[in-house]
Amino acid sequence: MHLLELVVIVVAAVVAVSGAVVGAVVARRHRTLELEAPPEAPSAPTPPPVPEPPQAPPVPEPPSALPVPEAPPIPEAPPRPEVPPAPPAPLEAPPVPAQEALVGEAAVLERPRFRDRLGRARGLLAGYVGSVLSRDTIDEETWDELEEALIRADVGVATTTRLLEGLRAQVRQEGIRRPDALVEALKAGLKKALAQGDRSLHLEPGGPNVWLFVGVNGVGKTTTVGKVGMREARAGRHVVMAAGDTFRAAAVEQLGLWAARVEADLVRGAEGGDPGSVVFDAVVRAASRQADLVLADTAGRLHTKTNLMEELRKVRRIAERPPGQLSEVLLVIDATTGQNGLIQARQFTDAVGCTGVVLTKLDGTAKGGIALAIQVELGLPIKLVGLGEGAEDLVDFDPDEFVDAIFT
Ligand SMILES: Nc1nc2c(ncn2[C@@H]2O[C@H](COP(=O)(O)OP(=O)(O)OP(=O)(O)O)[C@@H](O)[C@H]2O)c(=O)[nH]1
Ligand SMILES: [Mg+2]
Repeated sequence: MHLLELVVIVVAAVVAVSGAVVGAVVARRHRTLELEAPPEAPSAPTPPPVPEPPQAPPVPEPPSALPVPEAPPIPEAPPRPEVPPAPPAPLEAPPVPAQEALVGEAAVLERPRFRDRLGRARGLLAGYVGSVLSRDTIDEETWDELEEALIRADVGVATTTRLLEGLRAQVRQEGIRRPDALVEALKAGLKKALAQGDRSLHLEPGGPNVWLFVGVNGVGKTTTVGKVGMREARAGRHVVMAAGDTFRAAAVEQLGLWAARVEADLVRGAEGGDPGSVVFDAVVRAASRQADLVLADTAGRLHTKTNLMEELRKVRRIAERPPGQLSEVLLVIDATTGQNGLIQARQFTDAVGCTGVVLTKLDGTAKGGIALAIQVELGLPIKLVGLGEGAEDLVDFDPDEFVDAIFT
């Protein structure tokens, strides 16, 4: 029995050992499988990615579907860029107008106002008008003050006398008694007197129009030609400038600067040459280029110099010849020269038949009254006035604005 038990124990031990060995082997194998599995797993997905790329080519296949993108993508692309460019566009826009403003769109936005530029004239009249208004009635002292005011403003004795005689008659007829009503009547009378005549600048259909600028030395002829050129070019007209002042090379250069600024053609002659042929050449050039307007500068000359006035007559005759047509002869008068301006106006009008006056330098004087003298005595309309040296400082003469500016 004892032996039997021993055998049983031995057998059991053998079975247990062999079971453990088998379990260990199985476990080992299992572990091995587990370890091997991962590599197998990645190796399995790896291939798919590989084939996938090849499927990317099918993506390029869409390119074969280029026709599809062509329609939507292309049109869609432009719209996008257009949006961003839009902001830069507004940024670019302001600079342009800003530059224009410097040159003279100032003409539109920064047109000088009579009131701002006629402070001196207003200052001169203010004392007289204030004194007249301070009294209760209209008496002889009132009339004396009005007379003195007008004469000091360079309206001239003759014109002042005519104006005040008319005002006295009106006061009697209308029974005006109050000083403020008198001042209003005076203003209305001045506006009416200044509003006579044709103040428009003429442009006739057909060949190029010629506007001839004449006057004594230094009144502002060349500057006015430049300013007028600026206005007309802005109005869309093709302008040719004729450097008819052949006396001085500097005069041609001065006009050349304006021509460059205005982008006008400049026609010049030899120094000391015939101004008439310069004007004629300019008209021929204008006709060949279908230009609208020839602005002819001339040398300043004393109205008392017979030979120079004769030369001006000749220039005028040439300017009248086809293919050109002389539509304006503008006498440039410096407002600061006082009553002498009236004498100049008579002489130049006798010589070359002026169609109107450009009254310059009104900004620098208290004596713009010459405008009234020229209008009332000669019936010559003031067409343009210079209110400063800038390109935009030449404006149409507005009688109402002018009178209001010097009285209030
Ligand atoms: N303040 C002011 N100055 C002006 C005006 N018009 C012209 N001037 C100035 O007057 C001066 C003479 O102007 P110009 O245009 O050379 O005169 P011009 O008549 O051509 O002179 P000449 O050719 O020598 O006879 C310049 O300094 C101009 O700038 C104006 O309306 N106001
Ligand atoms: Mg000049």
